Amino acid sequence: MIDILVNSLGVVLIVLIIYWFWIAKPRTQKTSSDVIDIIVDHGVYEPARIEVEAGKTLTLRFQRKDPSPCAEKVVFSDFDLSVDLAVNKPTDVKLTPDNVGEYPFTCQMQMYRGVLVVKQ
Ligand SMILES: [Cu+2]
Repeated sequence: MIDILVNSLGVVLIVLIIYWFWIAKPRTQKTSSDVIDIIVDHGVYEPARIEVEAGKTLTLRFQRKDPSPCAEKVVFSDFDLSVDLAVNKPTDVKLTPDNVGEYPFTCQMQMYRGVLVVKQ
């Protein structure tokens, strides 16, 4: 009985992994330039380097797949912003970076690392 349960859980996981890595990707590329999807999984933000235009409001749509507590927050220290990310549910972070520069964003332990590159 337990075997069946474990096996079916494994199958579900495999299907999910295949979905996120091969099927879900084209959908991400279709979003408008103001909304940027960021996958949070396996210790990395994907994409981890995001180039944006200064003075433009953008939405960073975090898609957290990693259920570990490590991934539960995203912190934009330069913007005094800390946001809780729900697992398998998109979380939107709206920002209007006015000044050109590089602004790192991390999880609360700084293991996940990304950078927002603001250009003129
Ligand atoms: Cu962490």
